[in-house]
Amino acid sequence: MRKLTKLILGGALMATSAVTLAQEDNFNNPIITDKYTADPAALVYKDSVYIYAGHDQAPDDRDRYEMHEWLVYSSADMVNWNEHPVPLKPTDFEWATGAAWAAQVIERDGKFYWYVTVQHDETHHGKAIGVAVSDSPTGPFKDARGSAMITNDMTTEYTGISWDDIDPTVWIEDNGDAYMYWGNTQLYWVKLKDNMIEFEGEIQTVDLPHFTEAPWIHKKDDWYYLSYAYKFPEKTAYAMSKSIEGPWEYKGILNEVAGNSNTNHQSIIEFKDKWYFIYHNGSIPTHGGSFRRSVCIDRLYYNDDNTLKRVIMTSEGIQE
Ligand code: FUB
Repeated sequence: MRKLTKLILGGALMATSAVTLAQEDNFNNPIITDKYTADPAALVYKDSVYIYAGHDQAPDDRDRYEMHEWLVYSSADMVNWNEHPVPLKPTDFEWATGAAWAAQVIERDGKFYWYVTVQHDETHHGKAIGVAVSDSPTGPFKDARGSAMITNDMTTEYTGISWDDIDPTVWIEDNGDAYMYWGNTQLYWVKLKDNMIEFEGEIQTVDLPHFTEAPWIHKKDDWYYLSYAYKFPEKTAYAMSKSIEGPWEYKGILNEVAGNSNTNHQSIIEFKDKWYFIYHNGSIPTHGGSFRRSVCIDRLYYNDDNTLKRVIMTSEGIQE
């Protein structure tokens, strides 16, 4: 199937010319081929899926992250993706100096909260977590607080690194209680207030085997799943629990190292009764790689005992 990604600008729908570049007829992975996209965080809202991704903008000869904006794509079928205008940049946070690292958007009571990783200015040296808010899943988003929610100095008792406060993932319980997990080398969680932009209580830690970063929470029936990047180069591993507060039981590897990328940042969603594993690799020829990544999607399946089957990464991706 030849798919077409569309760019929605000011309400007009335009086909982007280079989007199908190097796309084999039946290859739907990566899902975006005209830009490098990373750290996909998926949101199911009404009849669509939204993917929020960091824009990898490192020049071909540079092997370090260069990410100046986040991007948003939507789809009603997981095959055809529409690109929307850039909804948020680190410069939208006055206290941040850059780095559009991993993020997640979640909806509550008709408002969309976007938890982001950015570099804080020198008043709180290190990576930090902020939150932006919008009335629409595609924005515009604005800083919801005017300050970071988590700064590096809140967690220095656990690690000596300045980049441990990254990769937020947020979960809302059926009773309205909200939680945020995040971390690098050390996994943290905290309960959020109902306003979704402040936390309450102490920052808690969880120890999981070879935790690197990229936590993601999902739930099926009465089981919670906490998937995360494992070792480096990263595989994806996961743990299960009967409670969002743990204890978490490690269950093993969920996905292998993703092709040509030392990170493998996943999100997991159910959409129209199917489960999807959304991640990135470095597979776009000829300059794709660990700093020029591309979002891919494959199916996720469960065993009869509720554990997860190993993901099979494919070039074909989602066909229908
Ligand atoms: O994209 C920058 C960083 O790389 C993310 O925050 C991590 O999860 C890793 O994918």
